[in-house]
Formats: sequence, structure tokens, C-alpha cells
Amino acid sequence: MGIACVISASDTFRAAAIEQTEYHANRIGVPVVKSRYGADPASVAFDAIAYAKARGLQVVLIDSAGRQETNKNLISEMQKIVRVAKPDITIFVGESTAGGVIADQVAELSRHIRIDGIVLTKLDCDARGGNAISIAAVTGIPVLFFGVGEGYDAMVPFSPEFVIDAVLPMGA
Ligand SMILES: Nc1nc2c(ncn2[C@@H]2O[C@H](COP(=O)(O)OP(=O)(O)OP(=O)(O)O)[C@@H](O)[C@H]2O)c(=O)[nH]1
Ligand SMILES: [Mg+2]
Repeated sequence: MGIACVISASDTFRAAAIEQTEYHANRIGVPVVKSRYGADPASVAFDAIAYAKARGLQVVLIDSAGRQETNKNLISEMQKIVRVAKPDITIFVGESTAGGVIADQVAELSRHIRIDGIVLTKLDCDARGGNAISIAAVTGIPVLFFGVGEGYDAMVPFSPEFVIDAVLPMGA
């Protein structure tokens, strides 16, 4: 699409998260700004934004560590990333295989952080895409994309037709 971006490796918590980000970013030719494990995720994001500004890149993708909506420390860490980076869009990425729990998670998280969109992954591992409907109904937050596999192109933009086919497969 001609959009130049940089990835901020702001998951400084999970083992191998930084290497995982670098590995995939290298393969698709996207630069990564990183620090060390245990570093402040917000400061990595700050550096990535400076990197983008210096080079005229339009988009900074800030990856963060996964977290429970009940963990106060991790929630305030997320709020700090938001305060420092002032993201235009904040996206929640969740696995559809987690079931209806996701809707509650997103609802609880949005009490602390503005969530603008949802990406629902692993639709290929889940017989039904019905979660998408409950998430939208419970939270009012739009589902932007579905993940349907491990390949880089295994992302499907939201469409009502896709959801209907997932919930009501042919012959059902
Ligand atoms: N089958 C399938 N696998 C997926 C999909 N999306 C991601 N994966 C795989 O799921 C695994 C975990 O993906 P990650 O990107 O590390 O997940 P994460 O949510 O960031 O997890 P943490 O970084 O540990 O918080 C990887 O092996 C991905 O390739 C999908 O839509 N379908
Ligand atoms: Mg991750």
C-alpha cells in the first residue's frame, strides 16, 4: 500500500518476543526499534516515534506484551504507553478460541484504555466465528480483521459476509 512503517518492540516482557518481532520484521523488510528485556515499553515506543519522525515514516506499530485485564500494574504500564506515544489507534488482538471471555476482557480493558478496534485471530482453529458478533454487541467496538492462519497474508478484513459464512457454514 506504499505506507512506510517501523515496529516498536515494546513487548519487553515475554521470552523471545523481541527476537520474534525482529525475525518477522526482517523477512518483510520493516525496521524495528528495540531495547532490552525488562526495559520500559513506553520508552521503546518513544524511541520508535523519534525514529519514524527522523526518517519520514508514516506509521509506528507498537507491539505490547499480552496482559490480563485484572492486573493493575500491567494496566498502568499500558496507560503509560498511551500517555507517552499518544497512539491514533489502539487495537486489541485476541484469539477467537478463547471464546466469549474475550468480550468481557475487552469491556474491562476499555474501562482503563480506549480501544478503537479488535483483531480476532485463529478463526481457522475455531469452528464458529460467532465471537465476533458477541464482541461487537457487548463492547460496541468494531472488529477490523480476522486472522485465518499463520502466513503473513492470512488476514481478512471484516465483512458481514465473512462472519455469516463462519457462523452459518454452507449446509448448516
Ligand atoms: N492458526 C493460526 N495461528 C495464528 C494466527 N494468528 C497468530 N497465530 C500464531 O499464534 C502464535 C502466537 O502468536 P503471537 O503473535 O506470538 O501471539 P501474541 O498474542 O502476541 O502472544 P504473546 O506475544 O505471547 O502475548 C504464533 O505461532 C502465530 O503464528 C491465526 O489466525 N491462525
Ligand atoms: Mg505478542
